[in-house]
Amino acid sequence: MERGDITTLHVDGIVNAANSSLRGGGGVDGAIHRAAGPKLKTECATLGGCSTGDARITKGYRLPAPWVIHTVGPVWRDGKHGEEELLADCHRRSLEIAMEKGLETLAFPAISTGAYGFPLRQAANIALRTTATFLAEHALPHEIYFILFTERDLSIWGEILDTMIKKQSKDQANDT
Ligand code: AR6
Repeated sequence: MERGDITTLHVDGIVNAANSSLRGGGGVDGAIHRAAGPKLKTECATLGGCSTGDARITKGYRLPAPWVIHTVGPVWRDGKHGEEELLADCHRRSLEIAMEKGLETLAFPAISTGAYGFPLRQAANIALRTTATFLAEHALPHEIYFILFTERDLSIWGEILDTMIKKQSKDQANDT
């Protein structure tokens, strides 16, 4: 978990918080398209879009990461429209696609927490829990990075990870 710009990472794949058109946009999507160059848009245009909770893979072109997994997070409405499950689906589908492609290292941004308005703590819980479950059940990817854009986001995600680790240790101690 670190603060930074996901477009600069030397990992096998980075995840993009895209929209269902896959034609680019603002936020991390805009930054990824700018850094990858115009061929990314051309490849995305051949994919026919992507529904919320699902993901598609493309090359990374000029990015240091050779692959980009584009996932479409839910727009936060009131939490009663399946937002949590859809955000978990985004993480699971991205991880499945990374595994199928044989990617060993993958970096996620904080999907849905910018323009799409998902509450940060809730999003961090879902992202970290879904990823931990996937990693426990699959051999790939080996390493997952969560890249937070601000110090505040990083400290909130760090807190939630600490709470999860403490709870897990407590549960394990209770089991023995
Ligand atoms: N590296 C890492 N994180 C970043 C970067 C970066 N270079 N730039 C922004 N973030 P958002 P969403 C953080 O709005 O909420 C787009 O227009 C940002 O601070 O990028 O899923 C798409 O086309 C925030 O914490 O994604 C969609 O229409 C997080 O990335 C829509 O926005 C996600 O913010 C998707 O909205």
